[in-house]
Amino acid sequence: MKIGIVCYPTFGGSGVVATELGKALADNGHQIHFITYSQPARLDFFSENLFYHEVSVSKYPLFDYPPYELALASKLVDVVRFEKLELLHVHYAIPHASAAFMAKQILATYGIHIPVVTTLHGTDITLVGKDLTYKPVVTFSINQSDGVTAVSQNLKDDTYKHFDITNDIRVIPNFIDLNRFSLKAKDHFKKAIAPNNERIIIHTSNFRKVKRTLDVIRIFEKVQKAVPSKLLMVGDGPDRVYSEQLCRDLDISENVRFLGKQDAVEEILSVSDLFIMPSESESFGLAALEAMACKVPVITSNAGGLPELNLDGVTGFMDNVGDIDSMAEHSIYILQDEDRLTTFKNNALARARQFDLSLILPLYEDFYKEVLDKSMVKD
Ligand code: GMT
Repeated sequence: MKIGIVCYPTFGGSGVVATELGKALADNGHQIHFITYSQPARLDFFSENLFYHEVSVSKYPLFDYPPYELALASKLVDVVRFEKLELLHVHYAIPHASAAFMAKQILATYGIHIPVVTTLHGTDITLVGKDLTYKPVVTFSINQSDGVTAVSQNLKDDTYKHFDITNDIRVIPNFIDLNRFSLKAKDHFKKAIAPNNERIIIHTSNFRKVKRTLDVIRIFEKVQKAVPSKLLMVGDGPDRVYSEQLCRDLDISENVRFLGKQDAVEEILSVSDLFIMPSESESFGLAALEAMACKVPVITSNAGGLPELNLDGVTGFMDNVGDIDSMAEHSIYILQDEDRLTTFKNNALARARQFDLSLILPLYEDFYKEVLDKSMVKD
């Protein structure tokens, strides 16, 4: 198949899923065209089946708000026509699904009928999408898509609950490439971080409010009193500065390292003993899955789709959002006993294997075929 993929090219979960999916589809012989405003972060190599088309937005002085959506729609028209694409797969509803709808209408005037698949990732529904500023457009573009997927049952339910949706939504969960995300021998790194064999606790995110990074710091403050440990904070974003300040206020800065954005996050996960994700909302929790693939048990909130990933008492624990005491107690319970920690680590990996790329990729391929068959009947 010749497929166009539209996504945010950053480190965010939706961009990561879109890029990894495109790479895997290309490996499987499909021709994949990424169409976005800069080279996706994880698309950093050459493959004969991978193409990248940059959307550039002209900065005319009249534009206080340069119209990216129009530039994207025009680019989609151009790439679909000249590369003869068969299907467009857009990740994140805003503004990708509505730009694809516009491109589809324009292409119809050339006699080209291209189906559009929209994948909902989370904040496009749970935060931004619900905002009245965007809601009518999000509802319309989901209903106009030829196929819609959501990354968890919870996100699907939330979409039906908050929007007037007339389309079916297929659940296709996030996936993990276990060839990349697996335990790596990084003992020298472990020694540097934890010279006295302290436990290593890790959090990775974009440090937005929804991630509750201050909870991570507060949980760690309690844990390190009971179990000698170090905390690695990976990523960057608006709440980083407050998180650093809280470490100073609690006088634990010596045990906490802020590593910023990292490419090889699997290497850092490989030296870690416990991952903490206390998010306010999380449609799936890809970062937790990445940790589990590297044999790291997870302490998460029970928000959103997290119960579809984290098995309470098996791969880690789940607590109510904001229940710092319980998250700390559960962390200590896992970290205190070597044999218990090993069992949780093995369980985490076993669970991650159920989301292996080789199991999820065919779900997307089959869905594309269904959508193509249906739209041929329509035409
Ligand atoms: O978590 C973020 O803020 C990034 C966001 C995104 O859209 O890039 O991630 C969302 O999509 C991921 C991939 O499908 C999911 O695993 C994350 O759970 C989801 N984040 C939220 O729902 C907050």
